[in-house]
Amino acid sequence: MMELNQKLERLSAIDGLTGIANRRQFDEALNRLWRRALRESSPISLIMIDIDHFKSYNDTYGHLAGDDCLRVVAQALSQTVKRPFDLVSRYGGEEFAVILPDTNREGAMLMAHEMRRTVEALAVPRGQPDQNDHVTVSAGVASLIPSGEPSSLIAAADACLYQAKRSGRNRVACTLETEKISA
Ligand code: GH3
Ligand code: MG
Ligand code: MG
Repeated sequence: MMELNQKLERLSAIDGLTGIANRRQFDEALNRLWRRALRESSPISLIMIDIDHFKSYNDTYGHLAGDDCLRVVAQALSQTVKRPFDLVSRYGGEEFAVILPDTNREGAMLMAHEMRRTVEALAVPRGQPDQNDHVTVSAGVASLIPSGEPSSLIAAADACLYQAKRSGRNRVACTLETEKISA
């Protein structure tokens, strides 16, 4: 019974579609890591990532292909992080959230750029077959030394994601700047 409970608990921390951490695990980890960073006055970063024009991807290729795309992107994102406490999760729909404890803005920006590049390099076709148009993501990066609630970190990253979308998608934005690295 104990074993079954542990298994159920583990299963419910995993997103059924993509196999990465789900929203519940994200919420739990963010609260825990936020409190730790608060105690230690250390920085914590959050990257919010959203697939660009995903509605039209679904409309063109169908929902099953859309699901495959989500799996491929999720795997690519989770393979980008290297540290044991970094957490890549499916925040909801076609949005992903990456928690980077003990990571400052520069480090988080590097990770976000690498993730953006990695997804573009997957070269998942989008649009007509004769077009060289691939699935891309936009990302918003926030880094804080905690005070107050973890929702402030989510709000800041979300605002930056919105900024990245507004300035043309397939790019990374943080509170101080919006940049695109095409290399
Ligand atoms: P933007 O570049 O502004 O993010 O545009 P978008 O089309 O990606 O954004 P929008 O929020 O309009 O559409 C999100 C789409 O993601 C619509 C929804 O059908 C799709 N989606 C969300 N969850 C899933 C899922 O689990 N599977 C599939 N196939 N599609 C999903
Ligand atoms: Mg979205
Ligand atoms: Mg989207």
